[in-house]
Amino acid sequence: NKKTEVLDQSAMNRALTRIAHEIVEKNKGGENLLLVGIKTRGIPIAKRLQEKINQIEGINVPIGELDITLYRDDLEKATTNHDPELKETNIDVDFNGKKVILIDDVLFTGRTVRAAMDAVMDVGRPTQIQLGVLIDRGHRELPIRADYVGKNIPTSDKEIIVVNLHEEDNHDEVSIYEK
Ligand code: 3GP
Ligand code: 5GP
Ligand code: MG
Repeated sequence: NKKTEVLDQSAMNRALTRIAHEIVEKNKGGENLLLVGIKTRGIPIAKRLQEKINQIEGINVPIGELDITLYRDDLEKATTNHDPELKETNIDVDFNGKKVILIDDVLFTGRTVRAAMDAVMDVGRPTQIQLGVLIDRGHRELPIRADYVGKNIPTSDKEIIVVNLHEEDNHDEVSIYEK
């Protein structure tokens, strides 16, 4: 059960600051942007980016939330077979005419992001969808890539990434664990 730290608090903060700059650069400011955090840890990450974009550009980019849940009991068998699905209830934002930036903690097979894109397209007509993730751990099963990546961490299938955020876990840290 070996653990290797890959991001500490300052490294995570720098990565998110860089992504905030990349977002305003790629989008020439922040007009019509909408940050959409995916379920638990995508949401605090989206909020941190919102704050940083506000500091950089002086604008307040709105935030939406998506709850994409896996109907899976066993995280170890997380790849293939079962696709994540949108939990009913909570699409409460207007995507029409917006440049939507989906935000998640870890990008793995891409199935969660696919479900998130489906959910967004079902209820609105965004002009564009972009993707930002704190960690890309590889192993894609769909042709999906992120526009903004905090850190690429090529993993083996014996490894999992643990993301701790102070909003959820009382401290900021990303580590690799060997199962
Ligand atoms: P999150 O809700 O903050 O994204 O999937 C439920 C939680 O379990 C996720 O938290 C995620 O961080 C964590 N997790 C750890 N390893 C895995 C994995 O291999 N697959 C999935 N889907 N989640 C994992
Ligand atoms: P995907 O759908 O791309 O296979 O997985 C992405 C989702 O599953 C993300 O929301 C992420 O939280 C979670 N996930 C997948 N693998 C890992 C991992 O190794 N660590 C963590 N923390 N989350 C993971
Ligand atoms: Mg997640």
